[in-house]
Amino acid sequence: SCAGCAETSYARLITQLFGSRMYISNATGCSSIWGGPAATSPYTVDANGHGPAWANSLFEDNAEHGLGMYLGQKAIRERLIEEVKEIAASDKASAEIKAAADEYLATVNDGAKNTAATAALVAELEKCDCKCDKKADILENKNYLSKKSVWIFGGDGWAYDIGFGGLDHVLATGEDVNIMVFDTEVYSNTGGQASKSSNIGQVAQFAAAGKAIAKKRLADIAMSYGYIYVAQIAMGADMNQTLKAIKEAEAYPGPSLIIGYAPCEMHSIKGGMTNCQAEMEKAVKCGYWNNFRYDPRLAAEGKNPFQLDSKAPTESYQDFIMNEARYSALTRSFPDRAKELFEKAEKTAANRYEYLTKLAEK
Ligand SMILES: Cc1ncc(C[n+]2csc(CCOP(=O)(O)OP(=O)(O)O)c2C)c(N)n1
Repeated sequence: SCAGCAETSYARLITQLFGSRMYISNATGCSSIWGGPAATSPYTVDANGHGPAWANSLFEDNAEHGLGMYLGQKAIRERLIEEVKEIAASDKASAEIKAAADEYLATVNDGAKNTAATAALVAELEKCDCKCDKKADILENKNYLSKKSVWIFGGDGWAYDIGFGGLDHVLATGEDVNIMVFDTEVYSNTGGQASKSSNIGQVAQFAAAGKAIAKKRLADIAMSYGYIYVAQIAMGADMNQTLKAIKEAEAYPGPSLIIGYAPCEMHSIKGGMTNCQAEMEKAVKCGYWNNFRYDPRLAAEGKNPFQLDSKAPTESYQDFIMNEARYSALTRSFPDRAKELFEKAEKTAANRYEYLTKLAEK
């Protein structure tokens, strides 16, 4: 990737947490280029040889492609779970096998614990010299036995625009997949075209005079379903909130959407991408970006599912955008329009924060 790229920091963190049991479906975009150039791979394996299984899909169907990866393994795993249940209930199985099967079944939906329980069950079954069909099927398909962590990665061009229909459809299936959007606010990999994620006043290709209309609120759309875990994160602003959101999303037994703010080389940040993480912090402090989490499990407990994790803005919105040439350039090319659009952008951000504050109070 470009030096300082925020996309890679998010992907690295997610693989550090779940890499040994992870499937990744990756939309075409920067993340498929740094994620899978033909000759090398940045993804690796642990001491047991386990690492993310990765595949790249086209832009227009990545969410569907990831759902297919999830459903494929789910169909096999559900068959194996039934077989383990039969073994656990059988008179012929040894006490050791039954105990291992019980532990496997008790942790079957717990990604963190099921890996060890699966390894113990496989070890017991391998010791057994019976000719049982169920044992044979389980051992032949042992790679599908443990709980997997299925992720769908892509940029904002994919998630907000071209792949949105599929993303929305996959979220609405209620299946247990995790979607991670690297939000660079432009189509980074093809030279910075504006997407529906681009902001008011932002200069991008197809928006040479500054984008006139507001950034789409993708998180709001997902939250409207009520059964989708949704978070906005910005690693450099709040690492604890980032970690919390990623872990909660992964543990949520349904669809999850995380939108990660990802400063990009294309933003032309003053001082360069060495300031990437610090720029995320500034973005949150001025209210340009808001961190929050929406967890349907809280609603089930009678609590407000929405938690606003960003404090009210304390820094200047205008100073923040003037630190990035994707905005400041407009003051030279179209000074009057720049003034008008930047005021509109600030007002829109203030209104959005007020709205989020109300959601958090509910
Ligand atoms: C249907 C389709 N249209 C266009 C392209 C060309 N293309 C490849 S990557 C890309 C930009 C991706 O942008 P984004 O999703 O924002 O991800 P980023 O590169 O910013 O990480 C485009 C337009 C494509 N692969 N498929």
